Amino acid sequence: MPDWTYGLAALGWPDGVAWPRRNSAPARIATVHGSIAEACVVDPGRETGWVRHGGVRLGGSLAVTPVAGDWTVLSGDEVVEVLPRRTSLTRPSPSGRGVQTLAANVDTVVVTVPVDRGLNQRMVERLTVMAWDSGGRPVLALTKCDACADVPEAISAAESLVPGVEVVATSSVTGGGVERLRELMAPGTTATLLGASGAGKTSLLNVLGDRDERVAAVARDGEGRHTTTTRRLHPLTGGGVLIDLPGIRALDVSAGREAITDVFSEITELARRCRFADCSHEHEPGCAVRQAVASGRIPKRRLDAWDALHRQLAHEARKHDPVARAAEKAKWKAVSKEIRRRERG
Ligand SMILES: Nc1nc2c(ncn2[C@@H]2O[C@H](COP(=O)(O)OP(=O)(O)OP(=O)(O)O)[C@@H](O)[C@H]2O)c(=O)[nH]1
Ligand SMILES: [Zn+2]
Repeated sequence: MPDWTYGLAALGWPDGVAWPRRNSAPARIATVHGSIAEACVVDPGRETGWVRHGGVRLGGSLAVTPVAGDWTVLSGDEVVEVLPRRTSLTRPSPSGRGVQTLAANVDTVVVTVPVDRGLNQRMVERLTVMAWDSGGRPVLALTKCDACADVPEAISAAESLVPGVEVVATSSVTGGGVERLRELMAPGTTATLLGASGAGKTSLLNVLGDRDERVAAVARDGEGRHTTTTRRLHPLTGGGVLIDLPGIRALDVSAGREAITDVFSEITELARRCRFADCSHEHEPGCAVRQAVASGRIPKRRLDAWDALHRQLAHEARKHDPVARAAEKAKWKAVSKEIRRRERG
């Protein structure tokens, strides 16, 4: 049986877990273009450093289209199976229907938010909700701390927005916080940087540096020249793997009920003391959350942010759930009927 162990480890496969397909080579997807993909292919030999970067074809009978981070099974240079995902980072599909998976099997989602021009609270909350929703663990990296007047203040503001999430103050100029991020990207870990365009992801990636270039060294074209490929999956010499994602806008975030509960844990906690179990914290009597806002214990914007995410959740549920959509339609039908009735006097 071929020895995949070294290559699997270099690509972030969990230690001590056997590759489930004895005789078929593993490949981890870096990026997909239609029916072909760039992948890190595990080799059983030392000649290629155990891993080679190359193009693979996507078989026609795949149940799911692989995305960056997916573990796949090869037959020759064809992907014949996509292994079940441990985690998936998703957002509402740009087409307006369903969700789009951005990356699979990410353990640590490093939410990157710059603090050089103040902290965008909404961005912090929304991206962290998205990170929790993936099934991975969020870490909040405040970027560009060298250009922030009051870093301790930024850290404590951030901590109050995402209770229970580690906040790391970073700068790609001074290298601050980079060591901690490296620790979080230890062997067997797959991480990604999730943030808006301009948040400083690429700069951070560059100082995290030590990408394992041995993987690229064997990517050659027919004449033996090195080919330049748009790489999205970076094996780090420290042992972890970093998936490079394009920038994301706050609006692109998909909300999950449990993830919102995690990010807004102080509201979740207080809601247990509301008189009604399904309190919307809008108008019900005996609402402990509104009381806390009135007394200044919770900032009003925090409840507004919670509310906005729940509205989005309901909106998405209606879009994807035919029953809810039908109910919504019926409601509007009744409304327009009522309007017509009034118009007729
Ligand atoms: N002062 C300071 N500026 C930074 C730091 N990191 C990045 N920048 C600047 O912020 C800008 C955006 O940085 P990028 O690393 O390109 O941001 P990005 O998130 O990769 O952006 P996209 O590629 O558009 O997704 C650049 O002008 C960087 O020079 C930092 O730590 N300190
Ligand atoms: Zn309430």
